[in-house]
Amino acid sequence: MSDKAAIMESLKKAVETWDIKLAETAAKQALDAGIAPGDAVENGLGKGMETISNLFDEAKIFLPQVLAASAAMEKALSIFEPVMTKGATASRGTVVIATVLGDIHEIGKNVVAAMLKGAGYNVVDLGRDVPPEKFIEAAQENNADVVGASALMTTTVVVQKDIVDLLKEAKHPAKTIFGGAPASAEWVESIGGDQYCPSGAEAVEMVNNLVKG
Ligand code: B12
Repeated sequence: MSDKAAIMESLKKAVETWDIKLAETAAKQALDAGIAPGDAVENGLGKGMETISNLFDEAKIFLPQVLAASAAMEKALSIFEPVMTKGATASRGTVVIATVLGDIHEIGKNVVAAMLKGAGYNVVDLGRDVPPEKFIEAAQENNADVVGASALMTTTVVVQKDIVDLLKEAKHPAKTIFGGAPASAEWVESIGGDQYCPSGAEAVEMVNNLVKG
C-alpha cells in the first residue's frame, strides 16, 4: 500500500473504531504527506462515517458508538480546518450556513463551511438547531449571496422549505443550497430552492455557480 493509501485507511479506521488518538495522528500524517484536506475528509474520514452509518442502520452499533465516531471525526477535522481555511481572502462572496431547527447533526455542515472558507468565501456559520428566521436575519445583516442549510432527518428537512419561503417573503436575493441525507435534487426543486448538494466535494463549485449565475 502506498503511504497515501495507508494514511487514508488510518483515517477511515480512526472513525470506524472511534479512535481519537489515531484520528489525530492520521490527520497530522495526511498533512505531512501533502494530502489535500478535502480529499482526506471525503475519501478517508467520510468513508469511515459511511461504515458507521451502515452499522447503525443495521442496529449493529448504537448511539454512544456513533457519538464516539463523531468525536474522532471532529478531532481530525479540527486539525484540517486551519489548513483548509488558510489563505482565504474572503472576497468571493458571503455564505450563511447552518443546520436547521430541531437538528443537531453538524459534521457535514462543518465540512462544507471549512471548504467554502478555504475557497475564499466569507462564511457566516450560525451553528446547529437554527430556526429559519435566523437564516433570513443573518442573510440580511451580512448581505449574503448564498444561504445554505443542512438537514439530516426526514423530520427536519421540511425546515429547508421554510427558509426558501421566508427569503422570498423578505424579497432577499440570496440563492439557496441544501444538503443532508433526506434532501435530494427533486426535493430542492419542489420547494423552489436553487441547488441540492450531495457532498462537500461538490459544494465549492456549486456555490461558485450560484454566485456567478
Ligand atoms: C453522526 C450521526 C449522529 C451524531 C451527530 C454528531 C454531530 N456532532 O453532528 C449524533 C450521535 C449526535 C446523532 C444524533 C441523532 N441522530 Co444521527 N446520525 C449520524 C450519522 C450516522 C452520520 C451523519 C454524519 O455526520 N455524516 C458525515 C457527514 C460528513 O456527512 P453528511 O452529514 O451527509 O454531510 C455531507 C453531505 O450530505 C453534504 N451536506 C450536508 N449538509 C449540507 C449543507 C449544505 C449547505 C451543503 C452545500 C452540503 C451539505 O456535504 C457534507 C460533507 O460531505 C447519520 C447517518 C446518515 N446516513 O447520515 C445518522 C442519522 C442522520 N441520525 C439519525 C437519528 C434518528 C438521530 C437521533 C434522532 C437519534 C436519537 N434517537 O437520539 C439523534 C438526533 C437528535 C437531533 N435532534 O438532531 C437518523 C435520521 C433518520 C431520519 N429520521 O431521517 C440517521 C439517518 C441514522 C439512521 N439511519 O437512522 N447522529
